[in-house]
Amino acid sequence: MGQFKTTPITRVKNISKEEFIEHYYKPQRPVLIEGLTKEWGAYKKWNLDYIQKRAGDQIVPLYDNKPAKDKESVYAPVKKMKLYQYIELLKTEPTDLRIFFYNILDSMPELIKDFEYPDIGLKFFKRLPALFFGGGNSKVFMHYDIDLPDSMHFHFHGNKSVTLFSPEQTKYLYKVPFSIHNIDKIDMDNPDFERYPALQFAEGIQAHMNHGDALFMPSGYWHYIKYLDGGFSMTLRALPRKPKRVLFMLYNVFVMRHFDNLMRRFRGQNWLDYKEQVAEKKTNKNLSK
Ligand SMILES: O=C(O)CCC(=O)C(=O)O
Repeated sequence: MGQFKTTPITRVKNISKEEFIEHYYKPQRPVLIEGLTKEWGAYKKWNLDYIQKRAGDQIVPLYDNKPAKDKESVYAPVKKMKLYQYIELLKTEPTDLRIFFYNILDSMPELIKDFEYPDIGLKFFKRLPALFFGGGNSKVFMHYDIDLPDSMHFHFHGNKSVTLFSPEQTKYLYKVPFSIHNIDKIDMDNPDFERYPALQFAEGIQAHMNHGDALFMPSGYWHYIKYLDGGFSMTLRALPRKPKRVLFMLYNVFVMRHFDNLMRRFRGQNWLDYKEQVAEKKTNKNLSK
C-alpha cells in the first residue's frame, strides 16, 4: 500500500488570455484559476439551495462508487430520485450518490444567464455545459474524457480534491483497453504497489478546489475526483483541434465505445476480466522496458 507521488497544482489568482495560452494551453499544463468566476452571478448565487429551488419535479439518474459489473452498462444509473430530494440528501448526509453529466441546456436553461464562457483562448462547445453533483463520500473513478476536450472545470458550494495525471503517465496507470479508465480494483486513495508495481512511478498533480475555483484540465488528462462535502461542479468543454486528437476522439466516440458495449453485451464479465488481464500484463511489461 502507498501513496501516489504528486505535486501541487499551480494556482493563480487571475490570468490574461495571452498568459493562459502561452503557459498552459499550448504546453497543455493544468492550472487552477481562483478569480475566473468572481464576476459571475453564479459566484454569488450558486449553492445547493439555489439549485434545489429550481428543481421542480425533475427526476435525475444517480451513480454510486461501485464499478459496473458483468453486462451492466457503465452508463446505467443505480437509482433515480427527484432532484429536490437528492439535493436534500447532499445537504444532510455524506452520501456517495452522484449525478454525472446533467446538461444545463436541457434541464435548467435558466442557469445559463449566471455564467459566461471565459474569453481565455479556448473555443468552447456551447451545446454541452454540464453540471456534476456529489456528496461527502462521492468518488469519481479515475478516467479521462472520451471526447478528449480541453476542459474548464468549476466547483461550487463545497470542496473537492482532484488528482490529475498527464497522458504521458498512462504507461504507469493500468489503463484498460477499449476504455477510458484504469483497472477499477485499484484503490486510488491507497494504491497497492505490490499488486500494481507500475503505479509507484506515476507522477500526479493534486488540486484542492473551493467554491468558485476553475481548473483547466488539458485534453486527455486523467482525473480522479473526491467530493469532500456536498457540492456541484460545471464543466465547459472545448473540443480538440489538433488533427491527431480529432481522429482519436472520433475513434473513441464512434468505434471504441460501441465495440466495447457490444463485447460486454455478448461476453459480459469474461470480457471485463480479459481486458483487466491485458491491462495488467501490458503495464507491467512497460516497467521492464
Ligand atoms: O466532478 C465530477 O463529478 C466529474 C467531473 C468530470 O469527470 C469531468 O468534468 O470530466
